[in-house]
Amino acid sequence: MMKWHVELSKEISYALRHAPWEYELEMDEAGWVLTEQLLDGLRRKPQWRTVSADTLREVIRLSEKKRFEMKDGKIRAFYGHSIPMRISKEEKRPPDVLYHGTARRFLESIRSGGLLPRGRQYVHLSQDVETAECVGKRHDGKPCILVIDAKRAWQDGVKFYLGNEKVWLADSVSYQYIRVQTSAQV
Ligand code: HQG
Repeated sequence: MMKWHVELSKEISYALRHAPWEYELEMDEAGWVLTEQLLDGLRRKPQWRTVSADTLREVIRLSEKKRFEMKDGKIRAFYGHSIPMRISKEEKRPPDVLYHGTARRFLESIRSGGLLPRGRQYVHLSQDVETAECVGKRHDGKPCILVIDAKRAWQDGVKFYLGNEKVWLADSVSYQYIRVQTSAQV
């Protein structure tokens, strides 16, 4: 992946998750926009003047994380949204255990308030510990891993939604379903 791939991926994330209006995108409730509309918006910037649908496909193919989906002339972000309009996600039974990587400095607040979406529409949970570690490292060099008893939460009526196959979403997760993995295991 070249530097400009990363930059384009970040700009697409920004457009589809945080600021569709800056690119004049009409987004539907599931987060889809017309690929041509996104391309038109991007092409207004000199560095993306020659971007095409194939370029977007290339960025998606080369990216380690599955952030975007393209289908039937449309594109959307799988997760991460912060826009005021709520993006509806598919409700699904989660795996029995999910993980969340976070910073040590957030622990106390998470202990008292549970996991909250903060700047985004949903709490983001990881399918495996490795993914959670990567997510946590964005906030703290020595992140802590929270283990979520998703089975019990789901049985108690907590809703979970599918992001991509590694990222699960929830509205919030109360602390009764959370255990902090000891640092020896991290
Ligand atoms: C924390 C990236 C204090 C939470 C990643 C997290 C992910 C609380 C931070 C995706 C709290 C929010 C999302 C509470 C939660 N008190 N802190 N009660 N509840 N927090 O970036 O989950 O590369 O919005 O633990 O890989 O880190 O962009 O969420 O540390 O999949 O594709 O508040 O974004 O993907 O931080 O990351 P974020 P996240 P991309």
